Amino acid sequence: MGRAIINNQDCDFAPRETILDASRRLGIEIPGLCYDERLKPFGGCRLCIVEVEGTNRLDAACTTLLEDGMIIHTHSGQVESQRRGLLRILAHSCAEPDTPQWELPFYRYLRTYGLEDELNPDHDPRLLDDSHPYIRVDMSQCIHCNRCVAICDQVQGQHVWKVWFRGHATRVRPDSGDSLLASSCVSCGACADTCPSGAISDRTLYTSPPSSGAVWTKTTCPYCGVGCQLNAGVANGRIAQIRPVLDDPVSNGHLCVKGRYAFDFVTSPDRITSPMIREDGQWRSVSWDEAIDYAASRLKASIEKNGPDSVGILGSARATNEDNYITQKFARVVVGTNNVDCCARVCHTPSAAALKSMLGTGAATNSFNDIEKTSTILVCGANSTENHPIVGARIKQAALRGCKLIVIDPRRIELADYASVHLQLKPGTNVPLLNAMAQTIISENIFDAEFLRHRVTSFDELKHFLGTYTPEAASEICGVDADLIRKAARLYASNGPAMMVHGLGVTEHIQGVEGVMCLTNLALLTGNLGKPGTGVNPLRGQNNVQGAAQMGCDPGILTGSVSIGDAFSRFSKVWLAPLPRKAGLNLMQMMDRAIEGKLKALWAIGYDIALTNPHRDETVRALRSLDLLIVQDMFLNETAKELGTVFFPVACGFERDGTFMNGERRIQRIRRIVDAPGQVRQDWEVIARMAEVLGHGHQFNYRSPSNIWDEIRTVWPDAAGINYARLENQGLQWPCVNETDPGTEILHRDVFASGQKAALRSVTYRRTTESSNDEFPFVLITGRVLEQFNAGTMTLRTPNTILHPFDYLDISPEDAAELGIRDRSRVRVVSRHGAATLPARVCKSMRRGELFASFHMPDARLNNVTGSGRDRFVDTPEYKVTAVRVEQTDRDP
Ligand SMILES: Nc1nc2c(c(=O)[nH]1)N[C@H]1C(S)=C(S)[C@@H](COP(=O)(O)OP(=O)(O)OC[C@H]3O[C@@H](n4cnc5c(=O)[nH]c(N)nc54)[C@H](O)[C@@H]3O)O[C@H]1N2
Ligand SMILES: Nc1nc2c(c(=O)[nH]1)N[C@H]1C(S)=C(S)[C@@H](COP(=O)(O)OP(=O)(O)OC[C@H]3O[C@@H](n4cnc5c(=O)[nH]c(N)nc54)[C@H](O)[C@@H]3O)O[C@H]1N2
Ligand SMILES: [Mo]
Repeated sequence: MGRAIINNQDCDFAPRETILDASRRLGIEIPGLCYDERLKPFGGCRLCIVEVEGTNRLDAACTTLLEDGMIIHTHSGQVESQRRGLLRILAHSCAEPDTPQWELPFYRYLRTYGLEDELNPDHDPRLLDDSHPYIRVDMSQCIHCNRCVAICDQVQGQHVWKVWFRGHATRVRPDSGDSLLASSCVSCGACADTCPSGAISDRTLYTSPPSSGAVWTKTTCPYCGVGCQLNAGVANGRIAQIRPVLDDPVSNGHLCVKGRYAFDFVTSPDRITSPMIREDGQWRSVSWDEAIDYAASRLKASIEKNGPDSVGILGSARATNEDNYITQKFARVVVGTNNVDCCARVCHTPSAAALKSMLGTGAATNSFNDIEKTSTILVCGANSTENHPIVGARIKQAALRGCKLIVIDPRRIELADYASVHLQLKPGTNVPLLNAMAQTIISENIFDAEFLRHRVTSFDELKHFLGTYTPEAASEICGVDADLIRKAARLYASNGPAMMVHGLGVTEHIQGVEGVMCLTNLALLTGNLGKPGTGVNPLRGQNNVQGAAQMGCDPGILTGSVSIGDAFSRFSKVWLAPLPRKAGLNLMQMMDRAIEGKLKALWAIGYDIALTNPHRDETVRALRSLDLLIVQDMFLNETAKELGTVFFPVACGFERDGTFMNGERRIQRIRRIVDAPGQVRQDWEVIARMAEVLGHGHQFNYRSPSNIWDEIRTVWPDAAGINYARLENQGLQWPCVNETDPGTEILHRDVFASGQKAALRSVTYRRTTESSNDEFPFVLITGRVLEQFNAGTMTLRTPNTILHPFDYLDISPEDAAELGIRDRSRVRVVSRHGAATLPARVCKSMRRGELFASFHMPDARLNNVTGSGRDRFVDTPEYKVTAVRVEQTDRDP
C-alpha cells in the first residue's frame, strides 16, 4: 500500500497499480486511445499523459506505476494542450458527423477538444474492405492505435492484423495482405469491439444502426456449453448488435463468431409461428387449443392402450433448466414413465457416468479460470479452438505464456501447433494410449505418493493390471511412438499443476465411459484433483446440456443427479405423486423399441434426432414406426419435416427468461430481450398446458420460470443457495447450499463427493468393429466446425453460411492424389450403413487413411454413413469411427 494525490484527492493504492487504474477508481476519466483493459498497456497513443509534480516529463498514465508520495495532475493546462496537439495530428482520419461511429471514443475526444472540423472529408475508396459478412474495414478511419493488432494477438491469438510498411506509408492490414475475408480471420469480432475510431466495425452498425436508442441487456449465449455472457443491444424490436461483457469470468470480455454475430436466425422468415397438425401428409396451421387438445388426447390414448412405457420424451439441451425440469416431471408424473432423456446421451453422458462413479459428482471438477493457473494442459479429443472458442483462445494464450500443452487427437488440430507433445493416435484407441501413460507414471515412480496414500485406493490392482501395458505394447495398437507416450506422461506427471480438458474424441466410442475413466486414473495417480489448475474437465456441448441432464432428463436419475431409489419420497412429496419405479429407456433404446413396435409416441423438444442420430436409416425407421411424434422447436427441423405429427412452435433463447448451466456448473440467467413472433410460446408454458389438459394442472401450476426455479431449489440441495436475485449480476457454480454460500469453483478439495478415497480403474481395451478392410479402406471421423452449430437450424440461417457453406470431407493430400480427388470436387462416402455426398477438401491436418467430416447440413446428411456401435454402459453412439470408402462423383458443388 502507498499513498499519492491525484487532482488534489488522496489516493491509497496497491502495489503495481497504474495511475490510470487508480484515477478510474476515483472517477477521473483520462482520455486514451490505445488502452483496453483486456490488453497489456503499451502507452502507444500518449493521450493519457499526466503531469507528475517534481519531474519534467509527462508520463503515460496507463503504463506508469504509482509511487508513494506522487502528486499527479491529469488535466493541467500543459497536459490538455499536449493532448489537443496529439489529437489534431490524428484527425487526418475521416468520418462524418452523425454517422454510426460518431459516438466512438475518438470522435468524442475530438468534440471535447473542439477539433471535429479538422477531420478529413475525403474517403480513400481503396482503403474500404467490405468483403466480410460481419466486419467492415475502412482504413481511411485508422488512427494507428494498434489495438486491433494487440487484441488479435493477446486475446484471440490469431495474429491476423499486421502493421505493414513504415513511416507515412504505415498501414494496418490483415495477414492476407488483401481482404479480411481472404485472411486467417476467425470472425471473433474482437478488433471491431476494441477499435476506437470505426476503422474496423460491425457491419450491423451500418445495416441496422442501433443509435436510435438501443436498449442493452445482459444475457447468456445460446450456443455452446462455455456460457459466455452477452450484452445485447436491441433497437426497433430487433437485435442490432451483440458485444462481450468485460467483467464476465467465463469470457473475460471476448466472444466468438456465433455468440457475437450469429443471431439472424431469430428473425428468419421461416420461423414457425403457429402450431401445426399433420393431416393426409400435409401440415395444417391450427390454434394452440386445437394442437394441445389433439396431442394430449393422442398421448392419453397411447397410455391407455399400450401403457405409460409406450411413450418417450426428449428434453432439450438448448432450452432452460426450468424447461427441462418440468419436462422430466411431466414424463414421471403425468405419463408415469422414466422414458425421458436428452442429447447428453449422444455426447457427454459417458463423462458424467465415469466421473460420478469414480469421484461422486458427474461434472467438471474445475473451472475455466483454472486455465490461467495451471502449468500443463492435456487436451484429449477436444477441438476447442473451433468448438469452445473462448476456452480455446484462453488455452492458446496460456501456451503462449509458457504453459505446456499435450494434445491427443488423430488430427493436427489448431492446438497441436502450440503443443509440446501431439499424440496422433488412431481413432478409437484412447484406452491403450492412456493406460500406457498410467503405466509410465507408475513404473517411473512419478506418481504423487502422498495423494495416493490419503485419497486413492486400488493402486496395487492397477499396477498389476498395467504390468504389460508398456508404451511399446500400446504403440502397436494406437500407432503413437512409445517415446512420445512416455514424454507426455512425464510432462503431465511432473510439470504440475496439470489440468485436463476432454471432448467427444473420448466419449463417442464404444469405450466412451472407460476412456474417461482412464483419464481420471491419470489425474488420481498424479494428485491433479481438488486443487487450482487441475482436474478432469469435459467440455460440455450445448448451452444447457449440463443442465438438461442435471435436471433429470435421463431415464436413471432425478433432478440433482440422484437415483430414483434414493430420492423417491423426497420427490413424491414435492410432486404430489408417486414416481414410476420401472427403469426407463434412454434415447437409443427408445429408437430400438420403436422399431420393435413397443414405443408408440415420442415428444422431441428441441432435438433434431432425424439429422443428428447415427445410422439414419435406422433412425428414420424408428420414427416412422411411431403413432405420434410431437416436435417442439423454432423451425421445421429434419425430424419435423418428414416425420412429425404435431408441431409446437416455441421461443428461442433471446425471447424468454430462465437459466442455463454451463460446462463448469455455473448457473446463469438468460433474459427476454425481444418478443417472440406470432403465436410462439415458451417451452415451459407448452409443457405446463399439456399437463393441465391431461388433468395435472395442480402439479404444474407455475406462473414464471423463477417459480419453477424455486421448486428446483427445494428438490436439489446443491442448488438451494441459488436464487434469481443472486444471479442478477453474475452466475453461481453449484454446489451452493445456502444463500451465503459463494458457490464452488473446485470440487473434491479435501474429500471426494463419494467419500474420502477414490478407486483407480483397470480398463481392458476393446477393439471397435468398425475396422477398415479392402472394401472400406478409410476411417471416417465425424465432428464439427467453428462457424456451424450441430443441426444447423440456427447458424445456417445466418451469414455464417457465407463463411462456411458446406459440410466438407477432409482428406490428406496423399490420399487425394492417389484417388485423383480434386479440392472441392464432390465425392461420395460409403460405409456398411449408408452413403453421403459432399465436397472434398484436401487438408494437411489429415493423415493417410483417415477422413473427417462435419454433420451440420441437411443436404449432406452425413449420418447416413455412421453406424450402430454404442458404448456398452450408456449407449453413446460411436460417431468417431466408421469404416468407409470414397468414390468420385462428376458433379461440382
Ligand atoms: N462451432 C461449434 N461448436 C460446438 C458445436 C458445434 O456444432 N459447432 N457443438 C457443441 C457440442 S453439442 C459439443 S458436444 C461440443 C463438442 O466439441 P468437441 O468435443 O471438440 O467435438 P468434436 O469436433 O466432435 O470432436 C473432438 C475431436 O475428437 C477427435 N477424435 C476423434 N477420434 C478420437 C480418438 O479416438 N481419440 C482422441 N483423443 N480424439 C479423437 C477429433 O479429431 C476432434 O478433433 O462442441 C460444442 N460446440
Ligand atoms: N455424425 C455425428 N453426429 C453427431 C455428433 C457427431 O459428433 N458426429 N454429435 C452429436 C452430439 S454431441 C450432439 S449434442 C447432437 C446434437 O444434435 P441436436 O440436439 O439435434 O442439435 P442442436 O442443433 O443442438 O439442436 C436441436 C434442435 O433444438 C432447436 N432449438 C434451439 N433452441 C431451442 C429452444 O430454446 N427450444 C426448443 N424447443 N428448441 C430449440 C434447434 O432449432 C434444433 O432443431 O448431435 C450428435 N450427432
Ligand atoms: Mo453434444
